[in-house]
Amino acid sequence: MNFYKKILQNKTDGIKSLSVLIDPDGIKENDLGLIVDLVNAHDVDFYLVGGSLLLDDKLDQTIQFLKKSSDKPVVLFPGNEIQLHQDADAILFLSLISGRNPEYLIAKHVIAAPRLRTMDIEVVPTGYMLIHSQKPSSASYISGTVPLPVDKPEIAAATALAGKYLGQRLIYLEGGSGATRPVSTNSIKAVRSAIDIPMIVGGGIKTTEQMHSIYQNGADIQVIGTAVERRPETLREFAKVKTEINQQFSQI
Ligand code: 1GP
Repeated sequence: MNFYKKILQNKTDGIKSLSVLIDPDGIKENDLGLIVDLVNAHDVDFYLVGGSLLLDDKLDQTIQFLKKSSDKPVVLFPGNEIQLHQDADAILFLSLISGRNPEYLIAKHVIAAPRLRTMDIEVVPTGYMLIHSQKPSSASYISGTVPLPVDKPEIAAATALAGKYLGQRLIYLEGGSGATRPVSTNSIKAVRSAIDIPMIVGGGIKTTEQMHSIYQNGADIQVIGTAVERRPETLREFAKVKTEINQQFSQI
């Protein structure tokens, strides 16, 4: 089954998913091996690979390592049009719908599209929404866009709905990598009630309590990067939350 079909199937069946974000720049080689072992041994669904700005040219090396060491899908989460790789299984083709910068709404996509066509990877149209956190995020700075206000869930809901009407297959609510705290409950709930397509939430998730709350408020998929990068072994606890939530659901 392809990547998006699986996500859709999970959503229909009420099954929650978990992804680990691998930023090729942010991860030490030994830690990457450890994280992959943990992902292989626990209930993690797929890898996201990418970053707002990759300085070390380690995308190829990272993807090769993941493909060699793990059966879990490797999905590109590109910060720009050069973060493409033909060995990935899929790409989140991100349109930054919270922003008003045409470069990140369509222009980089025009440059990437012909190259993507030559690669045998699944393209998943994704509405990407930055939500204001306490500090400015790299994604907001690099994209030159203003994130959505944290206390205006109705704007987040309208943006997600517009994304859905424009044909996006996923909506990604992003608090920013390393955010002080995750996207607010109000924004998650408002977006959940506005759209029926799968919703990803990421940015600043550090505790199992936060994970519980984010799933319960309607996220289908959570993405954790920094917390796992800093302490890989926390992945065990995060994966356990997802397993428990799915078990509770299957018993209802
Ligand atoms: C960033 O949503 C991801 O794009 C993950 O964020 O690094 O804060 O977990 P963290």
